Amino acid sequence: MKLYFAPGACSFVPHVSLALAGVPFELQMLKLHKGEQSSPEFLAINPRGQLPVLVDGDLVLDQVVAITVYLDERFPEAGILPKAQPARARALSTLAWMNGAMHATFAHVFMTHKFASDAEAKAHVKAHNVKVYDAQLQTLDAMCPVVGSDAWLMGDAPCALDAYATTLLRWSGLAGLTLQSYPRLFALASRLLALPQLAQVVAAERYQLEPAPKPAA
Ligand SMILES: N[C@@H](CCC(=O)N[C@@H](CS)C(=O)NCC(=O)O)C(=O)O
Repeated sequence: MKLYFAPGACSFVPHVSLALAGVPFELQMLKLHKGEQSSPEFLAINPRGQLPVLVDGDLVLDQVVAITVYLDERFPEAGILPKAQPARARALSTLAWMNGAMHATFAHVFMTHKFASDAEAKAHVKAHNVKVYDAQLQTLDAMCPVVGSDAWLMGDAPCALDAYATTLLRWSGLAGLTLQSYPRLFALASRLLALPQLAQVVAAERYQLEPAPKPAA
């Protein structure tokens, strides 16, 4: 099994899911800032030119939602998604919202060239969507357990949703928002990144919520 990923990207969600499953897998890193997702080599793997991509034998699968459901069914003991209804339906609803709404809003902040061509229009798209993203982060924050709780988004164990929530929180910094403005989400993400079973994931992605402050000169 092989995962195409980029540090800090949404590929963190399947990366965490694979670690929760505790199975061996290979990582292939792409440098998005160098446009490697548009290289002929990668387009031959995923003509949609995006991460993540999971390769499992003959299956080459993109889209966070599809990969998450696939890994959950492939590794049913891993707790990647809840099994019992209605918790499973609720988890899929939140996963779809994270991917289809929040992730899409962030794309309008971070990849304005995909949504407008002239500089003024791009600036407007970005400024508007930063506000939308802030409101969505507040909604997500309210869904998280209170600060000090040891619960997770879907109950007493971490799952793929906690990984997506962490990714979406980290991106708020890239949108110029303050991570601590979402205290429940910040606490949940901090606990997730400290889990021993995710140590290799965090190391491979050099994952940190905020860049370390530069030492004083
Ligand atoms: N709907 C897609 C979105 C994937 C996506 O936005 N991937 C980003 C990284 S987080 C990417 O590859 N961006 C590079 C690009 O779009 O050129 C999914 O769920 O996988």
